[in-house]
Amino acid sequence: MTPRFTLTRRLAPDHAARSLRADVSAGLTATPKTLPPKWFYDARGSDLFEEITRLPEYYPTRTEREILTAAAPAIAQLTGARTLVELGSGSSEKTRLLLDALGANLRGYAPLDVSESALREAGEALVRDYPDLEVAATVADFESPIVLPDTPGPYLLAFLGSTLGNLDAGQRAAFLTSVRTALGPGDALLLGADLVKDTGELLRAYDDSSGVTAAFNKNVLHVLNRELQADFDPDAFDHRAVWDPAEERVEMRLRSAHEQQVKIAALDLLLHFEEGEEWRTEISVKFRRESLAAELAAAGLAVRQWWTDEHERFALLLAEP
Ligand code: AVJ
Repeated sequence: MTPRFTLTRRLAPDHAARSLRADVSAGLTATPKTLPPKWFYDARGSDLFEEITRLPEYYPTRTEREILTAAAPAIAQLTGARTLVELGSGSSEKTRLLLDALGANLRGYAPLDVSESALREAGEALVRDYPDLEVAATVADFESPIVLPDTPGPYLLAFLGSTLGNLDAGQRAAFLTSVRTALGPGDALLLGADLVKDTGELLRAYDDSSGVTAAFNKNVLHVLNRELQADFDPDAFDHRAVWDPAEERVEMRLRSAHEQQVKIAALDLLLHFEEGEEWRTEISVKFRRESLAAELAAAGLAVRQWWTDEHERFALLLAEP
């Protein structure tokens, strides 16, 4: 009997450590300082993000779930997918909505995530609950080339949660091209995208009244202190959420409360921060239907269906090669 849960590591065991060093060396010596958002997500950061998704101000997760609940039968009918591939699956929380809708047709589920523990937990629960499903998990980041599993097509490749918004325009073009390259005729992309809306509503989602997002943002300081023997004082930085109207994106930043030096011992690096200097820790791009369709088209993907909620806060779309 072939095992129904397999896990493949496409990243070397020291990949995370090396890429953190590279990102910090490049990003924190640049002007302005930046760091990619993937470093938020250690165990505590992942818990804080889960907490964010339940905040009253953070509408994206519950809105996407509401759209997906209504659209799942149509997605199953339009795609006839036999294998669901999910990029950045995390806890695979929304996955069951899709698995249930795809039903008897479904043969394989292929989650891909940087977190091996999240993949194991979610994968083992799924093989228990779906006795005919083969789960082939891959530890990788969604910037590495997309490899489809051995289970039969058509493939439905899901990239939910508006994680696409963490990428700038160049990174999105590269990512969408790699999606297009992986998909064949009859396959489809299911994409979740947060939409441009009232600035106040957007900023409240990234600067909530209970301070969870602030703790999430500052968690990266704890990650750097632990992983690179740095001496960041989390009380010496303030959380900021800023709307950039030209780029149509929310930026999360950490603002140095006063002039200070920070030592990053593992890199033999001494950083200098001016009073009020802001360091960008995340971009969260918000989309419009026309321009997102144009970005997809530039990568060779045509929008087949577009769903949204009644307030048009968030969109779910199906695109095809
Ligand atoms: C997981 C990238 C979609 O940008 O809304 C939540 C992460 N950052 N609050 C987002 C996040 C601050 C989230 N994504």
